[in-house]
Amino acid sequence: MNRLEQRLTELCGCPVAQADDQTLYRALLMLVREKSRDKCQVVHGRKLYYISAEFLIGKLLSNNLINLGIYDEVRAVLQNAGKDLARLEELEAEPSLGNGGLGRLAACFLDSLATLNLPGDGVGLRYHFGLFRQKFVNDRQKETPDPWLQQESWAEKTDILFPVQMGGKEFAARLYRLPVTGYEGRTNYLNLFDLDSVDESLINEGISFDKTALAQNLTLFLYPDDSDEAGRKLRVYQQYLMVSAAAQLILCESAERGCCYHDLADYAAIQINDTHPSMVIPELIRLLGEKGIGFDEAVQIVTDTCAYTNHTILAEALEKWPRAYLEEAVPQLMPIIEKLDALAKERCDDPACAIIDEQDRVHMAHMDIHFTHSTNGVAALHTQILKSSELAHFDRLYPEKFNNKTNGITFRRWLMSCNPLLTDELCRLIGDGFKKDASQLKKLLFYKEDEAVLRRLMEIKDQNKQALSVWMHKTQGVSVDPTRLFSIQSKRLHEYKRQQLNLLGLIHQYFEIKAGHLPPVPMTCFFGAKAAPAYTIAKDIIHALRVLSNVFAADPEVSRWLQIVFVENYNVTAAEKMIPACDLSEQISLASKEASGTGNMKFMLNGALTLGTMDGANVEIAQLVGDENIYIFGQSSQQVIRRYAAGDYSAREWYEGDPNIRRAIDFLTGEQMLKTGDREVLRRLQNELIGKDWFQTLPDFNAYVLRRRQAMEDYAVSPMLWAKKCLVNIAQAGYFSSDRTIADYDRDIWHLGQ
Ligand code: 26V
Repeated sequence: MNRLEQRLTELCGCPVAQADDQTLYRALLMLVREKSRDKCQVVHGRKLYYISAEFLIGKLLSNNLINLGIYDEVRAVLQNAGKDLARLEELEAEPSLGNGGLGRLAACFLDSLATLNLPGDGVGLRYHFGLFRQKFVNDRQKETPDPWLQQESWAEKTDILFPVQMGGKEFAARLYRLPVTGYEGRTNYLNLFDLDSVDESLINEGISFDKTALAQNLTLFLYPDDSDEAGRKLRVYQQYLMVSAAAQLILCESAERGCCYHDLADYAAIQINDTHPSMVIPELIRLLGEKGIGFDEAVQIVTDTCAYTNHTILAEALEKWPRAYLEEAVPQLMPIIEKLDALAKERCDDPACAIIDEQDRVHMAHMDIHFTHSTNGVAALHTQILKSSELAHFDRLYPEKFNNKTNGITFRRWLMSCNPLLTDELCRLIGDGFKKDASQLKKLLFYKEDEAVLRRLMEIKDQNKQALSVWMHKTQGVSVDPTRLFSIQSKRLHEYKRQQLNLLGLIHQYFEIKAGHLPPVPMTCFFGAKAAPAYTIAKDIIHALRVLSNVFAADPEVSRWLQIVFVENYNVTAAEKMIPACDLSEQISLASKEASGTGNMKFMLNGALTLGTMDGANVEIAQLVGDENIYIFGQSSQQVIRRYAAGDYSAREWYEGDPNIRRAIDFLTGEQMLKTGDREVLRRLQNELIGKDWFQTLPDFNAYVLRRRQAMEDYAVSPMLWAKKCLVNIAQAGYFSSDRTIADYDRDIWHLGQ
């Protein structure tokens, strides 16, 4: 018996072979905890606090085992005892503590911080229910709660409590700590706050609950991004609970390490992840005031300590809280916010830079830009658009504050853990240095012309497609043929991401098949997407795709060539199965609207080719791989921005002027669709596309159809050429490692450990 087996036996209280799965899972969790604890380090110098309302961490067991370097050993011990690690992994509930890219980015960053041995913790909320679980009833989305807090949870309860005053009452925020161990690196923590009084029995039907009982509901749910009026108020309370507790934690820990508050910026760097944690600025000023530091100095300290990341240019997504909300929830902050507003108005008389506007709304992003030392965008194009249009007046005021940090993904989860076959092959070809130094992936280019290697890459893809097919059948009861081309569009459902363009393209292909123009290769198009519960059009698009899927399936002439699979409840676990199996990655947002995208990077790393617009990080992918290794189409961001400025876009003109567009849109409410579709829903979507189409789907329609057709032909006609393109994509993906992103943040903004 080796030491690992010995320890597992002790933790189980019986030989591994006799332990049931639940006991084993618990033992593994405790083993990971012990080993993680051994990797904690004393913090010297500046420590990062990454404050975020979302950390979409996904399941942790295998990730932790990989990072601790004991995955293979544990699997072998279990196997010898007749146990299966994969089955234990399934026992773990996924913590879906995020909506999408923003939350997943935060989770990747924690992994990279710990891997790079940098002192940096996450701070957020311990929601009892993460993002809702998605079900389809009559092909329409239904939301149900998604519990993740099991008896055995990774987050450990502490006896650390911080008092938080809100709405005239005092609450006690309790700290829970979840260890984050890097790959061959140190252990940092994800600090999550919660209230003991939260009561899960408050939930009624679906995900609705009494929104007035603060003490009972405050951390009950992660808020889907566009909640209703009552939800918005609750969101303010959630945010304040998070930042007040965070600020107290930061001051406490810094003081313990010798900080006298005047020198806070030497002990702490605070990253404000989007505007959700922005109230940390006035809260810290308030707390520093309580420690006897004057307003002006406190403003300087906070500015030196904090930095802000912007994740979207969509105006409707930038938080602006009515003054009345804040007065009700956090009256103690209002005098400070007013003073900050006065200071901002002193610095700049342009009303576009005000914190409190004429309608008495508080612009959180404006407060961030004025009172932090760094504002960054998340991809080169996004930062450039921020500087040149959305935030141009701020850029003129503070040119030194603006900088770009192109997003990244952790290769431990998005390659090593989700695609072991490819990982092993890469190790065989270029050694394992790429695991800690992603730029080494470029060594793969040496094999660009090596047919045996190219063939092996395609074999791996085929095996991953088979695995996805098995998983789809097992978990969703859907049969897919793994020999087809797999196209995947998986991301939140939003009009700007344009799942509706994919929908119209598929209807067009349907007509082509019906007219005898067969596609070059049979294709299965996967979708994975949740729509915000109150986002009507987004839900209509889901319905239309599900119904179109029924139409195809019922028609043998079409289903031989084309299949649509809308995966239920897309989450990190599903992504880990889907991404390694993808041939064609659909990144088709309206140019200028997708700040970065990170799914695009995950697909590329796993050897899929991108079919995309020149948007977000697609632009950087295109530069890295070259035109011949990516399928770009559609309007440029400049054309789009110009069209918006001119205000002369008329969807109806496109609809009336192009017979293919008209045919596809008309089909939405045709006889075929109405067999299983809801007339009212489909009509509403149709009207939206003809009468509005705010995200300019129609001007990109023909280019999209042609480009996809080109990709299908390349795939069908010259597999070796296709494989070569895949190889180049994998080789060039190193730039998108979140290790690189974190190193950039550290070099330019945080200067950790110094
Ligand atoms: C939020 C909302 C809420 C109201 C309705 C419209 C709307 C549209 C977008 C959003 C997203 C807010 C911020 C966000 O999640 N941004 C995403 O951040 C990712 C990580 O940086 C990035 O890759 C995605 O491109 C970006 O959309």
